[in-house]
Amino acid sequence: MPSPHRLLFISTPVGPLGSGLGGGVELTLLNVYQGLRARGHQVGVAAPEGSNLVGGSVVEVSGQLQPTAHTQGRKTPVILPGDSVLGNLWRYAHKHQGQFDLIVNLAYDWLPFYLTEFFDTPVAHFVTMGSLSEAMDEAIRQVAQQFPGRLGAYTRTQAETFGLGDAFEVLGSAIALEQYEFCATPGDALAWLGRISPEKGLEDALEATAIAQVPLKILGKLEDASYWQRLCDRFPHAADNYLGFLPTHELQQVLRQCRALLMTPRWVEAFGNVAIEALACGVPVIAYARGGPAEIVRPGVTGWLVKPDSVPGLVEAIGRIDQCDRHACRRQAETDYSLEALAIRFEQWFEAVIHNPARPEP
Ligand code: HBI
Repeated sequence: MPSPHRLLFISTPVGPLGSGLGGGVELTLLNVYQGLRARGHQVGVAAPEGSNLVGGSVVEVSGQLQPTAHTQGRKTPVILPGDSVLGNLWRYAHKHQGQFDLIVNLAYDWLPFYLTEFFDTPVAHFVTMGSLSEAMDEAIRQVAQQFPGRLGAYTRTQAETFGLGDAFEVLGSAIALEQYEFCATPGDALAWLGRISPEKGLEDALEATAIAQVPLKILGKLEDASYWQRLCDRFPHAADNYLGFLPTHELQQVLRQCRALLMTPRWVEAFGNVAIEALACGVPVIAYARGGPAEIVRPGVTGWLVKPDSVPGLVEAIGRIDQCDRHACRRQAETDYSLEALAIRFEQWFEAVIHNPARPEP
């Protein structure tokens, strides 16, 4: 166990912690916070006002929220609203940096990357999405060149979208395993979990399960109503099988009874937390071989990887799902995706940064 460190996490500026606006990064921050504190580290968190942190205290910073980056194009210029919470968060970090051994950025925004060289306390960046814009790619590339070792990502695939070789530490993700109960004897249905939005490809899961004649349970936030309407027009039973956006406890009660989870992403998922939620219940994952799920699924053991966008490939995998081992699924979650395993990966990364701050050449 390395010596305890004093760590300051600066959260995403797109929304208060706990609002859900930050998506996966909120869960990541909460998990890493709990895991590192359990290992004896001091962890401070600064986030937009209205944030709350389960089991901890957060410094709330005021200011205008940042527009989300994942709906912008590659040429989008850097945006900073007036009185920006992003600017205020990093003013706070700069002012208090002397109280910490390391500052950890969780914002997918230009400013923190640009400011890295102006801080005395080392700043490490956990990058939460793949390459989205030229401005962000440039800022990330600058840090990779000036401060090797300061970049973290969920998966190798996500990191490779920046074309920076092995500049990233690959940290994966985690879930609170005790919230997921193993099930050895599922029913007939398959599950599909996720935001109901075009980039998640729900139509392929509906088509494949119709061909395979197996029921499909649909869970997740109904984010794009017109897209959902088009799906319901094309698949009349879709609405009957939609169970809504459930809290973890109820979600896993449905998920654990399923024979498999179908993941049909149209984009490079940085990770795919729903995959490890399924594994934790003993549910094998059938996923397009793209993005995070391609690094999580062990073909033939904890699921199957399918040629991206191939509905026949999904149907073929559904026919072979019983070759997978539900106990192996739970074991993989326990070995790789527990809060402790994640905290140890982050701790090793931080040790390397703190003991090698790598100042730029004068
Ligand atoms: N957009 N500008 C901006 N900044 C973020 O930190 C950000 C975002 N969009 C989505 C997002 N973070 C998180 O949901 C990621 O985990 C995907």
